[in-house]
Amino acid sequence: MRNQPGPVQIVTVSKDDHSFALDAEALSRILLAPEVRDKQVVVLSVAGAFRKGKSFLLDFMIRYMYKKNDENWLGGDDEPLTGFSWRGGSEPETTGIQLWSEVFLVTRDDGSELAVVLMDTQGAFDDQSTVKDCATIFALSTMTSSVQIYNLSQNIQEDDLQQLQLFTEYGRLAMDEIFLKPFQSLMFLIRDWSFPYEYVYGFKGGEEFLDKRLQVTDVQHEELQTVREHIHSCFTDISCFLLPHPGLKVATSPTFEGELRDVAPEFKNQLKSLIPELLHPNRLAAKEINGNKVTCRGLLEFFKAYIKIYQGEDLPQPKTMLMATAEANNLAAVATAKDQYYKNMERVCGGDLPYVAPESLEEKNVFFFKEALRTFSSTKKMGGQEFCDKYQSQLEKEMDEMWQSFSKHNESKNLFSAFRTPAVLFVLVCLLYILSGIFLFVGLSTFALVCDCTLGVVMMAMLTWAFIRYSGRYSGVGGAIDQAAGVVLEQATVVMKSRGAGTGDQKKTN
Ligand SMILES: Nc1nc2c(ncn2[C@@H]2O[C@H](COP(=O)(O)OP(=O)(O)OP(=O)(O)O)[C@@H](O)[C@H]2O)c(=O)[nH]1
Ligand SMILES: [Mg+2]
Repeated sequence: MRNQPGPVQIVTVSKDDHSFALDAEALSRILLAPEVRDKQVVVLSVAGAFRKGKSFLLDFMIRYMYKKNDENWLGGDDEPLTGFSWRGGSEPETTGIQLWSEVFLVTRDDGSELAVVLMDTQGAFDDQSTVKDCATIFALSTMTSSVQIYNLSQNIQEDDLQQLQLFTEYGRLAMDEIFLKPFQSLMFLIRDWSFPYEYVYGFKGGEEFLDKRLQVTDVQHEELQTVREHIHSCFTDISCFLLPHPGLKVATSPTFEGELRDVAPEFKNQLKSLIPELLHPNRLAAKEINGNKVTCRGLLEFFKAYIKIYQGEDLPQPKTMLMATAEANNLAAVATAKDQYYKNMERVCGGDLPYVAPESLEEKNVFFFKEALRTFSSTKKMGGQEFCDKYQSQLEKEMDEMWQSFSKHNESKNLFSAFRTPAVLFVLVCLLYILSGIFLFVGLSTFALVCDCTLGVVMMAMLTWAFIRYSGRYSGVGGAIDQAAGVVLEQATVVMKSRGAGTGDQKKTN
């Protein structure tokens, strides 16, 4: 039975030493599910200060993803809101980073399929986290997502924009190398918007408001001017949505559980406009790195690479972040090429498929090996040629290992090889028996005795071999017998071949 979908903690923050840990296994379970792992991924993440309704909003998105064909997807009046854990009160709720366990598949008008991952993050600026903790969560969210929802309360303040500075600096460096915008979509979501008479609720008012806020003026500090200038050059798409206050019950009632009857009608109306638009398949931006669309499988590599650089004492420099991106970019290409090779070989000789002649399998291996290398080299990669060569060697090594195991597996299916040892020993026994008889007949009893003794040894070996195969113990001895039988067979083949060649030569000279 399939597990109920729910939130999965993938990044944890230790309360004692403020270190970050990635639960790669939990993340793999989500991202490597067979139906999604090769699909282009959209990661929608909500980040921002603590206690501002991030999880609450995500839970409505989850509702929409499950019931998008239903006009009443927002839910019933008495229905409690479930999903990512949210609650009232002043203490922080979400910790680290969580993903919704189910990856949603959506189809665009052009027929392409996207895998949508929903991400909830720990709120920033609570009293238990250090500045570095908050910055790290925000950074992980920005670096791994393709739709970053920056959840703000009431207004866009200057310090909100400063939070983005690390990324704009990273973006500038990345652009020097790849000449492409490093991030996809950034949406400022302003909660409790109180000035609809200046800028109306929704995307339209948001856009006008954002234009005003991101305007560069001479009176601003130089730093703020730079951030503003760079935000535009780092994100492909920037938008803003002004969301009204949800009503006093939502904000202050301790017994409120998310029932819609207690939510202000204007808030519900705006949710109905925000969420379907935000999650419309044509509008969702797939995660892209260096112009390559990232798959769920690739995303796993990005998480692994990024968590490493945020584990140190200090926040990483933009240059380190770029190196990690280049590494993950290469590792994702390795993973794709390796998977291609594996799948192709599986189709030829995997699992229960019958034994394949070694020469033909070797040929297939060479072909698929080259194909996989071609896939790797045709993927646009960052970090320069030398850097990529390192990953190409890694790919070659890993495919070689796979080839060894495919080849062994294929060999084990060869019935003859399973019976080779007893067959050789049996033929030996027969030969020795006949020889001993002949020697006895012509009166060479000493030779006959030697034959009989050898025959005894071979029979013992045969019985021992049978016992080992049956019991599965003393595999070392079994291996030695197999090896000895192999040598005998090899020698016999060599002798036969040279005989054959000898008679052939004789015939020729005749
Ligand atoms: N004022 C206001 N409150 C909201 C809004 N949306 C939700 N809330 C309330 O805010 C409180 C916190 O909601 P959460 O979703 O847990 O907030 P969060 O941002 O995820 O909090 P952390 O996980 O601690 O960072 C709850 O009592 C919600 O009812 C909103 O738009 N405005
Ligand atoms: Mg939360």
